Order: sequence, then structure tokens, then C-alpha cells
Amino acid sequence: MRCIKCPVKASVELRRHNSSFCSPHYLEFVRNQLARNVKRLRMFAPEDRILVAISGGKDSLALWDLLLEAGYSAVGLHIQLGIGEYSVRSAEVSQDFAQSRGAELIEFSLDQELGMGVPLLSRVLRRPPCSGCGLNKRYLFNKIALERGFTVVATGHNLDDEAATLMGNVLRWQREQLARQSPSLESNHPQMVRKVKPLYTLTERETASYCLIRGIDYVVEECPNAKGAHSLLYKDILNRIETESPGTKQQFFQGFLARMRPALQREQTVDLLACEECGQPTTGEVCSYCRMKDRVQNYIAVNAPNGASRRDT
Ligand code: Q46
Ligand code: ZN
Ligand code: ZN
Repeated sequence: MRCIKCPVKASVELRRHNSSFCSPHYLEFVRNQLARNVKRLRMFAPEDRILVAISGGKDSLALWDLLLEAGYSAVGLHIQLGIGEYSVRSAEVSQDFAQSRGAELIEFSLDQELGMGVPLLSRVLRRPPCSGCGLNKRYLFNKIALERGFTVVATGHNLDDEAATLMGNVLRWQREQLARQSPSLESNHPQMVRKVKPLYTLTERETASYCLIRGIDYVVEECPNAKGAHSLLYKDILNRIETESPGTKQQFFQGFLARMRPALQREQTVDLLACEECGQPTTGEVCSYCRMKDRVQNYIAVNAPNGASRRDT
């Protein structure tokens, strides 16, 4: 099989695009996808200061690499979640990447900020690990971006992530989540930073191929808490459909953005207020992060007043 752009043997085949590329032309394809997405959805401009959420996985590192290559001001933010070896390795990989590119990486530790990592937090809140983890990440990305003068937060969500989230939202008919699901979310509150997902048209396999060709070392293992997650089931189902009918995943998500989301958006009438404790946007008086933090502080005051067992993970 030959590259569709030159006579060289292809190294990546994209059945949904009916295309195959040699390595240099594949990199060009990925760069063009990013540039097109950024332009089409007006995600950011050259003068924007971008905070890139870095997990240490293939998607976030590919995104950071692409933004740096394109000359954007892109600073990484890695939040250490305290999930055993997985978090140790994620931090190392993120630091190594930053060092290799001479890029700035902001590191933040949940243990230091909150007094505990995700595993203990899950037990204190009596909720699945991903629930507390997601709440912290969403809140901290926005807060750190605001405090440090970033104009936009970029995450590495890919087409598989977006299609699986869409499937979950549709299966439960979650109107509010559907209305908010977008690769480019404008700020609707003075304390809210714009959120963008510039890789939303690329699949997991495509970002992995990009990392492989670019020689980017990333954490291959999934977070241990992802096991049994509904999102993995949806991804598996969508991949099986995709194998039989290439392009379905893309049509599913792009069709939603073009035909369904505009109607849902018009219905959205949620007024955001400023949290009485931290000033961040919320629909109630006190935001869910501050309510969670109160519970954590109560737990620490009763169970580990000296912080002795704070690292009980
Ligand atoms: S890191 Fe956190 Fe994910 Fe791990 S605990 Fe769940 S949400 S699975 S992206
Ligand atoms: Zn080629
Ligand atoms: Zn708050």
C-alpha cells in the first residue's frame, strides 16, 4: 500500500478516510486536522495563552507537541492524583516531555491541595473514584487558568472519547450534558475560561500513531480506576460498529454537533452564579468543589488532625 501523497510505502492506514500515508505525510495530515479544527471552531488565536491539561497519556502529549510545534504559547498542567504507580509514572512522563521540549509544566498535587489523593477521597465521599477525580480536575483546570492569566484550557479528548460520552448521554437522555458537550465551549461567566478539544476529529489509534512517529513516550496503561467504566464499554461497541462500517463514529459525533446540539443549546437557560466561598461559577450558592472540600476537611479534622494518615491510599 502506497501513501496517497507520494510514492513511498504507507505506514498508517485510515479506513474511514479511505487513505494511507507515509510517516511525514501522516504528520502533515494530523497537523492539518488540528489547524482546521482550531480555525473552524475559533478555538484560539496566536495571541492566546493556552493551558494544556497533561495526563501523561498519548492524547494530551500529542496535543501539547502539536501546539508547541505550531508556535502557540502552550503551558502544560499536570495534576498528581495520588493513584499509586500510575500517578508516579504519569508525572515522570509529563516531566520528561516538558524537559525534552524546553516547555513549561505546572505541577499540582491533590495530596498537597486537598490533603488526600483520589483513592482516599473516594472512600471519604463514598463515591466512585472517577467522580471525585473529575470534579477536582474540572475545578482546578479552570481555577489555575484564571489565576495565572491563561485565556483557554485545552484537553486532549479524541473522537473515541467524544463519541463514547455522546453514547452515554444519549442512552440516558441527559439533556443538560448533551447541550454542554462540545469541542469548543465558550465562557459563560467572568470566572469561567474557554475550554477546547482540538483533537476531537482524531481517533485514539490516530493519536497513538502520531506519538509513535514523533517518538513521544507516553503512559500506555489506563488508570486502574477506568476498569469497568461504562465509557470503555461504549468505546468497544463503537469500535465494533466502526470495523463493520468505517466512518460511523465520526458521523455519529459530527452529526450530533451539526444537527442536534444547536437545538439543545437554544433550550439552555442555566444562570451561573459566583460561589459564596471561592467565587467560581456554580448553579447553587456554594459550588460542588467547596462542598466536597468541606467534607474532606471535616474528615481530616476528625481522623487525622496532624495529617498523619493523610497519605492513606
Ligand atoms: S484518572 Fe481519574 Fe480518569 Fe482515573 S480516577 Fe477515573 S477520572 S479513570 S480520565
Ligand atoms: Zn507520503
Ligand atoms: Zn466554591
